Amino acid sequence: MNKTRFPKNFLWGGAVAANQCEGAYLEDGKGLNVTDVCKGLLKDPYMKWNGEKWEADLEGFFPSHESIDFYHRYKEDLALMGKDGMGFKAFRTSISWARIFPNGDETKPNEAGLKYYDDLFDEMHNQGIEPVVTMSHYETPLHLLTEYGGWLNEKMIDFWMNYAETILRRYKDKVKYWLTFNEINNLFKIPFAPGACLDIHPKNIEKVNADLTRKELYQAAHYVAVANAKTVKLAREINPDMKIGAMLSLSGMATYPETCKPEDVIAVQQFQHQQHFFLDLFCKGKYSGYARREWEENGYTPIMKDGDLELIQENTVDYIAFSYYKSCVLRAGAEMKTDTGGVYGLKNPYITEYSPEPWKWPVDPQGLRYLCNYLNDIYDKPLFIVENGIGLDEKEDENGKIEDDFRRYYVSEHLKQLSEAINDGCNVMGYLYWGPIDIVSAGTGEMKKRYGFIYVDKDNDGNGDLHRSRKESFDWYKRVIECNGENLD
Ligand code: BGP
Repeated sequence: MNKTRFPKNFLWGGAVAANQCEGAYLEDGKGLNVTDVCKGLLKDPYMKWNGEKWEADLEGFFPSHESIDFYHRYKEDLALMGKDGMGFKAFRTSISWARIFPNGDETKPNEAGLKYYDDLFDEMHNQGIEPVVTMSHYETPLHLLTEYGGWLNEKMIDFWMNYAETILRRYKDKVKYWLTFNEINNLFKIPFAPGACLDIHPKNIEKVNADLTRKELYQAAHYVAVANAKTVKLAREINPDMKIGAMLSLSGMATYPETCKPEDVIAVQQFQHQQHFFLDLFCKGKYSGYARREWEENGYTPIMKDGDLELIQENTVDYIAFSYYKSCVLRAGAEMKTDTGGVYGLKNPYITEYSPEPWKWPVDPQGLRYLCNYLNDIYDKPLFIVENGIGLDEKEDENGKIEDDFRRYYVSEHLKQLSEAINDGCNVMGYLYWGPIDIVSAGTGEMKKRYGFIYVDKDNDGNGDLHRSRKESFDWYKRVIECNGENLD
């Protein structure tokens, strides 16, 4: 292998999301976001039908409601990550939409929410950290779903733009790197959280998402695409130095055919179209032929306003941000299941390493090199890895230590392949490790699945004193950043 090489000014760091780390779920005027009624996105949200509409059903313990209390402890946590700690150059978090607009349809923002993020971004800069901000990481105000149906309703574009304009103007001198919607391609698979759509007149009141059709999801996707384009346009007007990225879950794009049988290869290509759909819209500014074919053959064509397509065409994003955790394998006709790490397909006999039980995610660092090259060839935009990491079940030993060799191994192998991709000619802006501090898992809603270089003393039932400690990987990642990735051992 060639020497590992990363560009000067490479954005080393980590990424989290407000709903998974902040806690303080109703503090300082915050309203409910969709993730506040979830104990993991892969399970049904806690909602009940009251005879007229859906409402939150919040009895019992929700790990995310307090989480690791980043809301109050961010100074201590940023000190561990910034110049006083691991030396992060960038840190990705999200703004919790319902802190700014508690219901989402107000005209005036909640000043306490805005002030919190002012302080947070100031503290990042004090620590030499560049903020990378997701506008919505599964954080649509719940009221916008129960009252309007979320992105099934065109009114969402105005609610979103009111929010986007408020935060873009407020933080225009503090935040350069923005992402609009986290993993927006999951809209078709788990619409409640990323797409934030809800049938407000359900035929089946047992299940929140049960009645959404593909036609409805395409309509929602169109409104999202219009909102994305308007956001890009507005951001450039407010501050031309700001960079706006698309953010997708792209593990599913590293999907390999099980055999060289042409049917398997075509099946993979068609599966990949599902990942390309939003990339084509956000990066090329157009609906591709495969989507139009599906619309025409099934009557799914969304309603569009005059000028929508031009708006989308003229306002494409500056870079592609994505999560990559694992690759998968597909055969024609095989079932594919979505999870937060990407998709589950068939077992890959050439992959011999898996993360430990119970999650058992296959480890495929070369998938990252493949993916970067693939995206570079097609879209020719800067790439930003904003999620890659490994969740392990860990506890401090009697000396308060945690040896997480597997995490070091996982990250260093991915970084070696990322360096290969850079040597191949890919323009990679940075690498943000997912979950540099233990937080609540998005998929399973538990604390037990720990990604951090920093341990947080809190368990699935809420026990623990929330103290932070450094796992063995902490110093290793610090050294990696110090030498700009030249030595990964
Ligand atoms: C991504 C999400 C994150 C995150 C990560 C890991 O899909 O954007 O929010 O948590 O997956 O998934 P999990 O927490 O389920 O292990």
